[in-house]
Amino acid sequence: MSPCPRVPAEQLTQNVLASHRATCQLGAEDLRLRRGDTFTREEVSAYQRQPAAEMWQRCAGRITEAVQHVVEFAKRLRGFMELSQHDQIVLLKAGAMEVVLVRMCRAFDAETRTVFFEGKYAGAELFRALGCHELVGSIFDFAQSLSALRFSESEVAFVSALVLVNASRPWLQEQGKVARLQGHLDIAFRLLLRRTQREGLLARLPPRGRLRALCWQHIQQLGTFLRQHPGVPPAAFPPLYRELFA
Ligand code: CLR
Repeated sequence: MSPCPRVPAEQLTQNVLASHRATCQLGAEDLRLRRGDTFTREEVSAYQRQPAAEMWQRCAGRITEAVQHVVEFAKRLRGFMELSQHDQIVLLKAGAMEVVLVRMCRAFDAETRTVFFEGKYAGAELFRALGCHELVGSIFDFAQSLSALRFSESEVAFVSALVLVNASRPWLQEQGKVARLQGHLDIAFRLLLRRTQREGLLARLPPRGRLRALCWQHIQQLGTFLRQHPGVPPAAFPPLYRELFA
């Protein structure tokens, strides 16, 4: 048996997976075991009876925590910290929420159409107080479509890394440098897919525009909410959330 040399692509694969594992917030096995642990009808209606402002703040808080973990993921990705600080910020501003939505499929139970939220699995109706039924439905549909791909943890890790390290984001200063890093990630991802006989996955990934549209709708909905509730100061939201979305 010949020894297997550690080619750089393989090291990058290890790094992407380790970065994901260290920052994914919720363990995959844990999430699987807790499927079926759904909110009771009383708990659901308590969420539904909350004032819109309170539910928005709650969700903003959870999303902010998730974004902070994505920032940590980015920092651990080999090559990311070598980009200019300006470009790091551009990539995170554009991609952090998209990565949260990719990561959502790990916390999503397609059989019951529920997502892990504040300790239990919740259906879309739990978020009714937000007043953005359509957006929540689209987010659930997106999670459903990713679940159908049956991602492994390595695949979620690479899809996340490639959502983040995207040389076609506007306003990049050193586009070539980002493109090089993106190229390395792309090659390592393809090697992994070949090794695991999952090449078919690439053609089945949702188009990029789908994620972009969801994030844009989120920002629109936040704007609508703030206009309709002039009594709620934007300062009621976490600073990082405001910075990214308001
Ligand atoms: C995604 C995976 C992360 C952990 C995480 C944190 C917050 C969750 C998010 C996941 C999934 C989507 C989520 C969100 C909080 C609110 C949001 C449940 C599980 C729902 C869909 C409501 C969207 C509301 C906006 C329109 C404000 O590792």
